[in-house]
Amino acid sequence: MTQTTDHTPHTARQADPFPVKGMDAVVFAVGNAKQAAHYYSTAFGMKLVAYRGPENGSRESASYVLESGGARFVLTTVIKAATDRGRALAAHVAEHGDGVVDLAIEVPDARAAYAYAVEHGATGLEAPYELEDEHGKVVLAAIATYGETRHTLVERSAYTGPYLPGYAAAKPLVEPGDRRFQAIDHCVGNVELGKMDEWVSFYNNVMHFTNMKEFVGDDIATEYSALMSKVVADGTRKVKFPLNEPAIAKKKSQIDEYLEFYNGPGVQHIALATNDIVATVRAMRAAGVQFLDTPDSYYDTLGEWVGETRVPVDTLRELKILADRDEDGYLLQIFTKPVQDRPTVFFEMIERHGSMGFGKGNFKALFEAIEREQEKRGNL
Ligand code: TYF
Ligand code: FE
Repeated sequence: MTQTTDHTPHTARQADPFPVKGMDAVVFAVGNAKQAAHYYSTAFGMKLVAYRGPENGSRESASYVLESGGARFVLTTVIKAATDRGRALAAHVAEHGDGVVDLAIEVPDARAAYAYAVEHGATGLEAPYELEDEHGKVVLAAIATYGETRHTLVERSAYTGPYLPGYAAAKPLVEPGDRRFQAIDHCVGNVELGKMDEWVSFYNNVMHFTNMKEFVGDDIATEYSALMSKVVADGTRKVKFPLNEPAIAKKKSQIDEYLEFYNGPGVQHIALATNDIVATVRAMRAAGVQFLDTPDSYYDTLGEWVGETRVPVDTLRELKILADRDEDGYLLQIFTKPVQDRPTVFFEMIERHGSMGFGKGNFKALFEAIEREQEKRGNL
């Protein structure tokens, strides 16, 4: 495995031609947004902050906006497919199941970002437009990415409302507990065999994102992972997009399983940054969230190579949290099982202490755990 790119922010060297402020939101299209809002409130501890639906001017769809720290989810469902937009939303759910329709990115200037992206090869879906209400003004534009996923570019510096014009502030569904998440850490896309490098180039060209040094290359792919992976990120490393493609290996790739059940490329997992993974995982387990299992043998040798971490190995073992260390520090991470009946979208919780990686030291243990689940589903 060769390491070709560094992760020095390029903003340190020159002005970024595609500046971003961070992830704005992950927008999910779901079959039942009311129940999904309940799940993300009770199981993920997120807080409902805004709503748009038939009660406030949207007859054909309902959207719930939930937040935890800087992480924002929008859960959208169709109520009546009377327009093109409603029909598209209904078709998305029918074809893909619950899934991510939009990885929205906050930018300082949506018009400039859209112009740069389209000039550099992006397919424009919505030319820049303004929305306004009593809380101010936003500028939005949208470009296409892999599968039926889009990136909305959101300029909201002149807006003080709870989400976007058209949304009303909403009260939390449950008594809010401690804040569990700090931010969206990274959003991973699964693309078809042979397409990963094309999508890496897309982000290199269209958003001027650069490659991070961590990736799964040919050697690991054929040995055990059955996938190839590269990571692109903006100059500040706030927005990080790993991209996976299936690899031909001894077993059926987990990426092929996803592509089969999602009916094409799409978002595979969303990683949420937490600064207390122990409390977060305890609360989520107590609420019924299912995580991938890790064998005890992993913890028997963990201490020898990972060294001191904030959390004792016994606690990591109890909760099945993984740990990894590189030259910059360490990280703790854990993966949920898929959160809908299709073996598609899942989540990762990650607590970083210096490490900018994605848990390369855990890839073997992780992929073996995923394969055990694939086998139970009869998809290995
Ligand atoms: O985002 C990542 O790269 C890590 C590891 O199918 C990973 O979370 C990579 C591929 C995959 C599951 C996890
Ligand atoms: Fe990840």
